[in-house]
Amino acid sequence: MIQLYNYFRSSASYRVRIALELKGLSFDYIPVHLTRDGGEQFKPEYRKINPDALTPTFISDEGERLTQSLAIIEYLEEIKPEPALLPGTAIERAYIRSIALQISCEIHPLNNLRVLNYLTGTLSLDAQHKSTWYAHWVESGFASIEQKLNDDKRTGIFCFGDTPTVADICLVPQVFNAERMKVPLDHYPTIMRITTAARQLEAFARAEPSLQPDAF
Ligand SMILES: N[C@@H](CCC(=O)N[C@@H](CS)C(=O)NCC(=O)O)C(=O)O
Repeated sequence: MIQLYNYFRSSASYRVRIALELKGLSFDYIPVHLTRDGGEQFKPEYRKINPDALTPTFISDEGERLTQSLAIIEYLEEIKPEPALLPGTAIERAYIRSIALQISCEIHPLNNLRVLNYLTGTLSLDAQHKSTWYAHWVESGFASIEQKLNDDKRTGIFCFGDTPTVADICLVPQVFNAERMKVPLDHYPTIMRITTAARQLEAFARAEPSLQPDAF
């Protein structure tokens, strides 16, 4: 049985949950609470499993351990190619990956919990400055993705065509995160239209943070 060490609000965990749901793969949900007791990700037991002290950590049916949500999702794509999360030609797949990476490399790491904690802890920024930092990176990243989606004729119901891909799998959790941090999203109608469409799919709905066993 696949095991997923994850946290309901973690957007990287949320990506993997969506991919597992789309692929129809069941898994054991093992919660790692990122804020309780200073963060369970820092506990020696968890660091043994994932020395990065980040969620998610994926354990395959064979007991192989993997970190990094996009590596996990590409592994799932290889062991269960249908439905395809990276469809199309080589250039189309690279385009889909470029949107996924724009979110997971350019937006998400700057707004990760440990970065925000460093700003308010070590650098003594107040809550207002933290929110300004957070909104800045979401807004600049989303503005560029919005333009890309509006300019590209391959944009359909979803980021690429009419079936969900790894781009949507990264987009929806990032929107969830931005909504939670109260970033105004009215300037990104295409991103929001795609997010609304994805949320209507059962797989995305089942992966939603509030429905997870560790949600409070
Ligand atoms: N690039 C990694 C990012 C993993 C990551 O940053 N996870 C966050 C939650 S979304 C985390 O565990 N943060 C804990 C912390 O910042 O202390 C991936 O895609 O898996």
